Amino acid sequence: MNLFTRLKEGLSKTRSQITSIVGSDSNFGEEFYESLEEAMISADIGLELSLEIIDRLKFEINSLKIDSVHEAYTIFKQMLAKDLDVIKMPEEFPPKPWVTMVVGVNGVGKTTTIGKMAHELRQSGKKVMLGAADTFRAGAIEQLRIWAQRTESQFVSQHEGADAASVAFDSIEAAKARDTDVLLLDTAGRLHTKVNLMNELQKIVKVIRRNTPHAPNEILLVVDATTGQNALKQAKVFNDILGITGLIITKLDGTAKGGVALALTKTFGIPIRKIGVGEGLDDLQDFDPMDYVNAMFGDI
Ligand SMILES: Nc1nc2c(ncn2[C@@H]2O[C@H](COP(=O)(O)OP(=O)(O)OP(=O)(O)O)[C@@H](O)[C@H]2O)c(=O)[nH]1
Ligand SMILES: [Mg+2]
Repeated sequence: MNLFTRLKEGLSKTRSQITSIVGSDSNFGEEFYESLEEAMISADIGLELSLEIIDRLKFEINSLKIDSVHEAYTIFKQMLAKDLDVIKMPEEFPPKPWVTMVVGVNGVGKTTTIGKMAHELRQSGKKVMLGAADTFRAGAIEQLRIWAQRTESQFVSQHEGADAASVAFDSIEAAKARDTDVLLLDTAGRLHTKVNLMNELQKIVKVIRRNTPHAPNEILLVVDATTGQNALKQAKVFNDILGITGLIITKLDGTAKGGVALALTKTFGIPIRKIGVGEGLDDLQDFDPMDYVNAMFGDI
């Protein structure tokens, strides 16, 4: 089964409209742009960015003197893919341990994503450790412990209610002692609007940095694709406070949208590291801009 099925199905109506326009070159004109705009808005790209893309597209098409709708559609898709394509720093390099901290609002899929990432890293032969710095939610430590067992990763935790920064500190020390390649740190979900909780994240980073200046190497923000444009507000606050280095978009299997990915990369210039397309171990994929655009807008 194609993992993008839902995304593709959801946009099938707008896509068939576009396809019918593209099928007859005589319809090329305002109607074409209006269909694209409608399609982008229903894909959750957002009004402002959609209008800006249409402007750029018109400019491009006029200056290239394109008169085939088919070609124009290809240029449109390439334009979206380019907006999604933020240059990535390499994901891994010495010194050990590589420390990835995972943050985001409640329930977006942080812990599950850590489990999937651990699985992927284990499959490539890495020594992985999971650090349970979500000491807040009941059951969070146990949930991560199960992922550690499933993926044969090392595991560090303290008791529920312990200081999250102290767990982060312990985890790094343990990772060093056990020659771990990658330490994945889980954190508690928190509303970006709660200042004291956001400050706690800053404290975790500070404690990590004081211990190991090169860490955390990555601070990944997990965003649920089904939340739509609110994801932009989340990203702004987390990025202002922590300096996010990568994005993970989850639950793309459960939405007809997905355009928020574009709004995020365009607005913040932060690369999308992975996408989540289900609840299982293997449901994490690398992000490919053109594949993603094709899932939203189809091959025609
Ligand atoms: N369909 C689908 N479900 C997902 C995906 N990623 C996570 N989930 C589900 O989303 C729910 C929440 O996942 P968690 O990993 O616990 O989310 P979290 O961000 O760690 O939550 P908190 O720690 O409570 O903030 C679980 O039921 C997961 O199985 C995904 O890509 N697709
Ligand atoms: Mg969690």
